[in-house]
Amino acid sequence: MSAITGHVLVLGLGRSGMAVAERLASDAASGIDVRVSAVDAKEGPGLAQRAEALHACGVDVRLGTVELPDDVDLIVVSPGIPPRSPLMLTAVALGVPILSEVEFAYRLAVSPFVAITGTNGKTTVTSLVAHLLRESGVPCEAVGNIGSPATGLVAEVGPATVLVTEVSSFQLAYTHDFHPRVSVLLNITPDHIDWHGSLEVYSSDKAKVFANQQAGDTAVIDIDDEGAAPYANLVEAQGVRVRRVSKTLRLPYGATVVDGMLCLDDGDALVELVSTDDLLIRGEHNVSNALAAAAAALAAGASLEGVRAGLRTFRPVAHRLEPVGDIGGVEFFNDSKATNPDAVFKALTSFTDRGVVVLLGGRNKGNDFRPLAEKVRERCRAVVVFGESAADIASAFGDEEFVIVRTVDLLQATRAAFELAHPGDVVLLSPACASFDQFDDYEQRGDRFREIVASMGQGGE
Ligand code: UMA
Repeated sequence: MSAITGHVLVLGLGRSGMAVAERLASDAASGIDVRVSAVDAKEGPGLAQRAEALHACGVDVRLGTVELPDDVDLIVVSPGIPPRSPLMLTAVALGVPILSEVEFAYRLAVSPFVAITGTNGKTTVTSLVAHLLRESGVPCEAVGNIGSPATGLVAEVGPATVLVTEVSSFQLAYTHDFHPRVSVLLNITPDHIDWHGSLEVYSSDKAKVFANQQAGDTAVIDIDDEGAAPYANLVEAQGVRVRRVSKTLRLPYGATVVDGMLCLDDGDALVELVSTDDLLIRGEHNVSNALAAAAAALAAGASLEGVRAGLRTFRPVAHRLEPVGDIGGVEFFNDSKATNPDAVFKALTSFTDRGVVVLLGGRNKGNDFRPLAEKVRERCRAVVVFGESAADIASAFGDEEFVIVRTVDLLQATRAAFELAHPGDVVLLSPACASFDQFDDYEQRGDRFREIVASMGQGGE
């Protein structure tokens, strides 16, 4: 760990930017030779309040501009700022190193990192790894894309605390030295193409999680996933110990399922963990997630007893297939975090024996909805579309007969879905799109869905 010095420019004043600016301001106050500026392209009361708080700590803040100070030594960029945005193009032109907040936190940390990435399942696996470590008595914190920047914590925790870090492709794109002792790659399917420019760049940005791993480190890779599998051999060639996760293949040092039992191959023998029926998280994809989490937790110091106990007690996290109510025998599930088609495919595997009315809509992130339409037609009773991409999604269903109801917002969509559902069915909010057309984030969208269902249950909305 070494202090960061010189003139640092923070881009974006969301959670990441605020954590970085506050940390640097506090370093400056304690005598470290660092000067901080921050720029956010937007304006508004929330930002003005944050700017005022930072200004009081000596940070030079500029809002509503893409003009940057030109004497900076280092830039820390927020993950939500795309490489081709005006702000980023101006920043690149300054010709100084650009770091993501995760890289920044890594440089300041004394704690070991476990880094979890993948298109879908990251948050569940991050929470589960932390749960398994805690059940084993290993001190840890779940940080990163899950919602709390690692930067906010690195000063408070010591080398014994494991930082279980959810890392997004946006955060990985601007890493350089980031070196997790244990990495996890769950899957790579099309997502965030608007940010990265292509699936190839998205995939190689994700693979940066392995870039600095070496002998003595572990990489957990789900080889059932076509996008993730090719990295297993590549990473092994770096000298990293690779734990291959597969629900069907038993491989040396792999994690698999045998006769309904989650198992790890320890090189000689199979070590049984728990039965798939013991898991409280639903769906086939969550069996893969549990295997990956168990392998990662053990590599990070968990005990077999802790892993077994934790796998039995871990509950679904909010906004991921979260049960939010039952009205007249129709069960409602909030899967608001499903912001791409692949996440919806996975959600649908959880309800193969029940009628499903699925709610799709929001802001498209550059995806083709036709494969999704095909799957939904096979698996669901009906679809209700809402928000900015309602027309796009509806047209992906083509002319074949299927029940598609077009609505404007989530309230209308939830009401329409309830009318279409039969007792015993599931109404599933698994929108395949970002929330930003009508909400601040997927959490606000999921919270609103929960609220609508609760109120409908009491005869309101
Ligand atoms: N901004 C600009 N110019 C732009 C775009 C944004 O100035 O062109 C400014 C905005 O005005 C805003 C700030 O940048 O004030 C927002 O930055 P941000 O979007 O990076 O938001 P943070 O609050 O820092 O949240 C980020 C992650 N957000 C994104 O990746 C979009 C959060 O993940 C993460 O929890 C948080 O850091 C802490 O690590 C959210 C997410 O949606 C949940 N992640 C994506 C996903 O999971 O699919 C990757």
